[in-house]
Amino acid sequence: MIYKNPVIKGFYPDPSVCSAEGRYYLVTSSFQYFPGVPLFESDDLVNWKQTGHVLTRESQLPLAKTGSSGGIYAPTIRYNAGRFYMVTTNVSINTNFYVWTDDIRGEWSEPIKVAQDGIDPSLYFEDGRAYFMSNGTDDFGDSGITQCEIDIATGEKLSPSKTIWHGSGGRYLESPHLYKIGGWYYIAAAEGGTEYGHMVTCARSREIFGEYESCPFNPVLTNRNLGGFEIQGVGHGDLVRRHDTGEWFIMHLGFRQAGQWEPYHHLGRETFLTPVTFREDGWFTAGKDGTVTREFEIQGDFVQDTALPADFASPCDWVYLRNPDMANYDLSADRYILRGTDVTLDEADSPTFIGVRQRDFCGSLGVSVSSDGAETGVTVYMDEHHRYDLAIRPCASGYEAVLRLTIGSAQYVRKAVQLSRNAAKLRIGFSSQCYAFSVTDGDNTHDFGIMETRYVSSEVAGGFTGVVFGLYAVGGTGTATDFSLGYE
Ligand code: 6LW
Repeated sequence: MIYKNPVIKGFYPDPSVCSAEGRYYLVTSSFQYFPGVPLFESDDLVNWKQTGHVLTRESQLPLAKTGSSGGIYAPTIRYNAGRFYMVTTNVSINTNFYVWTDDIRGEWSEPIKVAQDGIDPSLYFEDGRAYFMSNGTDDFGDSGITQCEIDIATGEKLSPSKTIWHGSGGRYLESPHLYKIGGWYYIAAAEGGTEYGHMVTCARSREIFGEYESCPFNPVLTNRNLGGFEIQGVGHGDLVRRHDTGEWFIMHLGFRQAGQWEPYHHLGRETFLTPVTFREDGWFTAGKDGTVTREFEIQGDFVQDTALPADFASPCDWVYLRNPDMANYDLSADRYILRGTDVTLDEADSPTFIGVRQRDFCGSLGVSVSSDGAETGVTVYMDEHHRYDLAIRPCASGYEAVLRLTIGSAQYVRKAVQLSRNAAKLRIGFSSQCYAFSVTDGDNTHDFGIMETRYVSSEVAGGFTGVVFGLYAVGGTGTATDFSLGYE
């Protein structure tokens, strides 16, 4: 069958995958959003369904006042002896930790900390022993891919942390994972930074603590020389083997440019699937001549379901900013009551906000809102400094609809229209280039114009996230009904 990339669209970066009892499980980063670490399941590596999140409690995920793109960085998921482990970094409290569960559909444990620094931790299990790897500095002051043995029950280090690979020479060596395949230990890592120079590199050794030899033809995967091509920034991946056919793949991140000559992206980094081939000399290659294309052909005659979640009906997609106070939310299938506080969208805090990721370039969103003293509406949200808010709010003569644009430290209200009552229908159409805003008050529809996608892109905003559509309320209660989100 032929499948299309990305296999998980929207802001789902830094994927890690494991195979367990005939199924595949995948996690991604989540930064300042709560719950943390989206969890997906698949039967075939092509069709992925989000089943929830790994970090669902504040005790696992303290995010108070975490800066945007702080919080949870790249996680790794592993399965060993009937137990799932997810290891990650909360960069805002500078902590590497893991959680575990014996029931993938259930709750996960409290965090178990590991005293090795760096980011992008990974776990490797062999013969009853557990090894912890990160991109950090070892106990001897050497930086690179650093590893120690740990007691998996307690997180205690059982050996010193030792740097075992310095990479192939690219900047930002990160995302290490360890595998044992055919008598070799392989490190797969990322270099080049998570932008246009991103790449996957590898090394191998007969001994777990090295010496590791770099692959003679690194990088094994990169789109850095495919200028103008839609898929850019590919790297940060995890190897997985199909249990039915034995085919190898790498699940990795990448992003889609807004257009051929628009070298920016606003949907965040997404999850891609690329075939891997082991050569006779034991090294592996990936993709089409080491690049990621839109489509690949793999064995099997199953079908790729490309439909995207079209509404707010699936609570496992919902995200909040930092640690929400759930007393401010009353969410039923078709009515969302949002109790706004004094915290506004301008702050790196937890305003009353419930979001879903923008999953593709083209489509439209609609929502009916009513206000009981609140500013309430919908925001095209990259971070607190890069967002477009379409809302209704109280004014001297009743209620008005506004479009507020925030780009860096520039903020202004483009238009304010007096409403006949405390309710309106808000609409946002979107293409790869722009968002188009309108507000309907009874029989009157007011055009609020367009804003470019460029100014909420990663290239402008910085950081590691992607656009999220958020319903929000500030300073009173807002009610949202008739929410619809459709993609073309
Ligand atoms: C992550 C690093 C990376 O920790 O970006 O692309 C960082 N790779 O491995 C944040 O997602």
